Amino acid sequence: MTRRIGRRGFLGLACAAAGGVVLGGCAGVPASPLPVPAPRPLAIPPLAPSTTRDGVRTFALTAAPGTSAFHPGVRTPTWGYDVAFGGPTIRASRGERVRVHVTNGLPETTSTHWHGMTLPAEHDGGPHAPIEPGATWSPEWTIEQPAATLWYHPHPHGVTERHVHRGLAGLFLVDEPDGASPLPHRYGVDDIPLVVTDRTFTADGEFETRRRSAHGLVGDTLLVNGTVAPYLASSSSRIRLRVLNASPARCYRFARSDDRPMVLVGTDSGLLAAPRTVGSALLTPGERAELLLDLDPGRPVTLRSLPQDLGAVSGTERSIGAMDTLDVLRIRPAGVLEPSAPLPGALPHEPGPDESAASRVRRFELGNDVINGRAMDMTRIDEIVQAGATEIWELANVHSRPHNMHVHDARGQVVEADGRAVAPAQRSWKDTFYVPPRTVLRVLLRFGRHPDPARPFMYHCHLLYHEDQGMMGQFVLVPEGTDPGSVPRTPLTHGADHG
Ligand SMILES: [Cu+2]
Repeated sequence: MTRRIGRRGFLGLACAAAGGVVLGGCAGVPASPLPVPAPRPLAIPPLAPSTTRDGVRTFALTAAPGTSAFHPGVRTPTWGYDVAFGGPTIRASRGERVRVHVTNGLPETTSTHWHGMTLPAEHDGGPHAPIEPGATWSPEWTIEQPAATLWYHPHPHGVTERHVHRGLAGLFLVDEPDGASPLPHRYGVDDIPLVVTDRTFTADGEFETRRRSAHGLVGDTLLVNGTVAPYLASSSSRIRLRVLNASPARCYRFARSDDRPMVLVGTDSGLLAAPRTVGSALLTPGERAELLLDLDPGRPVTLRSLPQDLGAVSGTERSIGAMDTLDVLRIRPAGVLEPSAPLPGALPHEPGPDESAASRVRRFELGNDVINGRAMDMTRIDEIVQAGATEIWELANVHSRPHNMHVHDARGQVVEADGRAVAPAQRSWKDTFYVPPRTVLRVLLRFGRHPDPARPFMYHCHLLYHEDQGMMGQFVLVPEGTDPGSVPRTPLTHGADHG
């Protein structure tokens, strides 16, 4: 009897063998013609410098074009915040007042959104906060949420995918005020940021942008903190990986190459109640996970992305790269490792809301580039929410393709997936929710406390091409007791003042 090697299995081996770079191309994903570079040390994004005066910690970022060397001797045009590709890691604590001067050194209008942050709408950095070329935008707010791995990226109307794809993205880490943590917390040593994204390169070394799938731009080469084929040398017996899926469309299922479990300690917007052993972690675009990996002296292990069942029709899964196996990061432990503290039984954690706290239920049907049958309209307020409210949002993917949903200025927990209740112990704080095709999630969402009936927040699919195509809506927060009928359904226009 002949044994037929499935296409999935073959491609998986081919991809894994190439150290994060696909040999011969994975199914449905454009192939890079550039040779695979030798493994190189993982770059760690620099920490953004800040100055504190009058109780405000001030950062400065400049978005500008640059040139990156992902492959030896090949120059790739990129965009970045302060660096050629990506951005520095901003770090501040709960309770701190922060200001960020964002200067646009790009040849076109952009914006900068603080993904996962709870803050007044005028500082959120969505499509209503454009920064013209040469201009500086200076949002300022107080951090009012627990420790979490947040991030920042452009959000200009209709062209978010292009701006992010050119390289604009960075982490924003929120710490607890006392700085104490039972988890590894030496940045770049045992607390490792991993900004994972994917690109296909042209023969000239440019990012390929002409061949877009139905989901947007999907690449065959992983960039981890801007490094192709990265390795991490570690002298710690336990490392914490803060993983961000910064890809425009590609989804990842992270796992160890030696099949040992990992320990999940945090999701998008906060730590879990207790460490949880997991075999793998699925992250769709915009989602984060904090994972602990235990290492053995002298025994390398690789963080991989494995094939994932996104529940879509097969052609769709091929074009989004869901059948691929990719090496994300090779980890090379030293021969002698620093011992690690025992795993804490519980983590500093904010208890989740109770369903009885929900004041109402809203349903959102995710369709083909529309939400509830409508495409994004900058001049239309879709939903009016009371500031500080807890609500249930039913996210119903009525489409045959994968979508997710990111809600600005909100943090929440999935309480029911496809009719099955999620036990409180299994819930975790999130701001971006994967909604498989033909599936309904019920999400208990807690909204920010700053009303502004004139300036909207966004909710949208974080597959950036879908977002750009119109899979986005707008909500405003109004003061408690406001009659929704009295709220104008048209937001302020760009740059207009209140009043
Ligand atoms: Cu989508």
